[in-house]
Amino acid sequence: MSSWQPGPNSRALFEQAQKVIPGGVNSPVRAFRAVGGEPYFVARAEGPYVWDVDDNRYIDYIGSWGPMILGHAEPGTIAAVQAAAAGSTSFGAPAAGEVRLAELVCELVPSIDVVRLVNSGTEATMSAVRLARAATARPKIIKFEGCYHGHGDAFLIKAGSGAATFGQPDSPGVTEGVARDTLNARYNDLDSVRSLLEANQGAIAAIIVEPVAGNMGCVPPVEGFLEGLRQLCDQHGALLIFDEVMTGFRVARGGAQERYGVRPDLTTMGKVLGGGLPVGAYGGGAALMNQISPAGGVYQAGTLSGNPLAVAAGLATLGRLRAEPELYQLLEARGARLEAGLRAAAQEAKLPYTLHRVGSMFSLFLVPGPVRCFDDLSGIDKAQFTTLFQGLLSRGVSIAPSAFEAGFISTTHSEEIIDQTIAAYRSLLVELGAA
Ligand code: KE4
Repeated sequence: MSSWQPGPNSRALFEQAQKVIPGGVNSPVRAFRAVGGEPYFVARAEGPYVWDVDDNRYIDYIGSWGPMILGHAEPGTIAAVQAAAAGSTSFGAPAAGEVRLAELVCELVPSIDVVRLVNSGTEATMSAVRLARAATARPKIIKFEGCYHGHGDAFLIKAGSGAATFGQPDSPGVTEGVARDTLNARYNDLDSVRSLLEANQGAIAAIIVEPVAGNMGCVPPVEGFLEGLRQLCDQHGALLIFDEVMTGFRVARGGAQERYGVRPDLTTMGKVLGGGLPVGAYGGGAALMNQISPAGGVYQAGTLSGNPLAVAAGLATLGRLRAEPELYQLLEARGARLEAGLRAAAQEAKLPYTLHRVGSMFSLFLVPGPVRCFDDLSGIDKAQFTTLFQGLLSRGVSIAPSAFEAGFISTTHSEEIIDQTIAAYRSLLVELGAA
């Protein structure tokens, strides 16, 4: 099975990049280290396609890790950003677009009455946790192994195995003091949450959760999991934070909280909200959110928060999703088509597999399942995934360069493109199955 290699222009750029950028990339996963080899460098993208600097075209299922729900270079978004740029690229002062975008978020997301715009998902989750700690006057948070909430110190923690142990920093530079206040539970395991709450009575400010996990690959909540978290938070006086940076406006127009009918106290957002430009946000009820400066004492700020270009892209994207709710039916249909095709291909290849899909986000795991938490993925064969990843690139299909990421379908992924994708997977899976 031929392993894919980047073209000469990508290789030259990567060599240059590594001299001046750590690892040659501005975000680690892009370096292809989990799948060996070197990355392609992108020249441009349009609709469902990206082209690399050696003029190779790929069907793109990374979609900038979620934002490109309407496909790349969506005409309305491009026009809106171009028009905004003509009026300058930043003001550092309030502008009308920010109000419109905030009103749109409040209209679409069930639990949000007040929202603050920031520049990334990480800023959103950091700020939401600070607010939760201030509002409850409690120090600790519970997160879930395998969930990712950005690179804030409080999130780069594995609390070690077991329940109530104090964390050991996952990343150098994260101190024991920070690790002490972050506890890890098991996703889809309410007992693991209950035991942490009981072992830390009155000390847990918040539970932060990806309502559909996307950062261990796509792992949906089992029946009752989200409702159980809501009840446990209410019982213990902790706040429930839905990290919807990935699921927001993706798995439903109102995000996972609309899809599953569970209301968090705080919601963090990003990705789709900015239409590909740097936007994050966090929001919730007015009483809670108006504790944020300058309305309240909890400080949070940002030079480029509410940037006019990012706001213009967000308004264009959310504006279409609001005006055309049928786009979610289209995404559901395309996702179902891809799912059926991948299931048939894996069955034909006689490979063990678990396929998870929620709307237009999905993951194919080559393990028998069930996959309910990060531990259930310990059997993933990374060499096998690398073969699949590189084989798909050789066939013009670009998926995330890690087994622990989700794939994303856009409204521009036509039935024909979905069928081409299925054909690429099928030929590879049959080869893997025969290996
Ligand atoms: P950013 O700071 O990267 O904008 O958002 C952090 C974040 C927060 N919460 C969730 C649920 C997220 O998925 C993310 C970021 N997602 C990753 C992809 N798994 C971003 C890709 C990357 O790190 O380059």
